[in-house]
Amino acid sequence: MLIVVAAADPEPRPRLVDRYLVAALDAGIRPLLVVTKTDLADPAPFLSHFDGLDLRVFTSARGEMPTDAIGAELVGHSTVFVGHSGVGKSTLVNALVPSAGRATGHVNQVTGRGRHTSSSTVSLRYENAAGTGWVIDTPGVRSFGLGHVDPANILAAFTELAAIAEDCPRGCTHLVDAPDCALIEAAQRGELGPAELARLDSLQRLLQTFADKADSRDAK
Ligand SMILES: Nc1nc2c(ncn2[C@@H]2O[C@H](COP(=O)(O)OP(=O)(O)OP(=O)(O)O)[C@@H](O)[C@H]2O)c(=O)[nH]1
Ligand SMILES: [Mg+2]
Ligand SMILES: [Zn+2]
Repeated sequence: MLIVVAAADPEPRPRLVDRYLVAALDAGIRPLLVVTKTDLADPAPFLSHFDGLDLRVFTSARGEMPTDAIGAELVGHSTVFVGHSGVGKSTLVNALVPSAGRATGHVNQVTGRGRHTSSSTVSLRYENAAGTGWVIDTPGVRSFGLGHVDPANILAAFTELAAIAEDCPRGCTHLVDAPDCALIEAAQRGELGPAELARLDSLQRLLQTFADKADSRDAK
């Protein structure tokens, strides 16, 4: 799953990305993130939300698209490009697969929303010197609701934290208010370094995303 967000126009939404990450981790799909339109805004403040994650991040700007680096990740996989309308999914697809001819659209300057230029999902064959893969361009979404998610699958993506969580009480949510959570206790005892603390933050945010899923359909 290649999650596409724009640094600006439309504004990036960390919560949408969190929900895509939860869905990908739950399904055992490797997520990748690309921030487009870095010619319009600095992506660093937005990207700081994802410091604690093992997430391959690309940045892309008009005239400076990282097609070789993204392409290297596409070989041997089927990769679905997801994100809000107007973030530049089809623009990237056209750069990766020059014969794709996907229509690209404008972002409405009043609403800040894309025009839902792509109305259907298409699979296109990607090829470079190393091999081939499939690129799937999808229509932009307004929101992304989560179905059933197993929190154990999210925790498993955080290997070193999962080892500590083996000492948690049965059914522990590992959320910030979880009683006797071994992760929280390890943090309070100062046993986690700065990187692990950042990862614990990310883990708790993703687990909270899942816990909140009942009302996530309304969130942008
Ligand atoms: N400034 C700038 N504009 C970009 C960049 N990437 C894409 N755009 C523009 O953003 C607009 C929307 O791009 P699309 O590729 O149609 O976006 P999309 O994500 O496919 O949108 P939907 O098909 O509606 O979901 C177009 O006008 C693109 O030219 C970029 O890196 N910088
Ligand atoms: Mg499109
Ligand atoms: Zn716990």
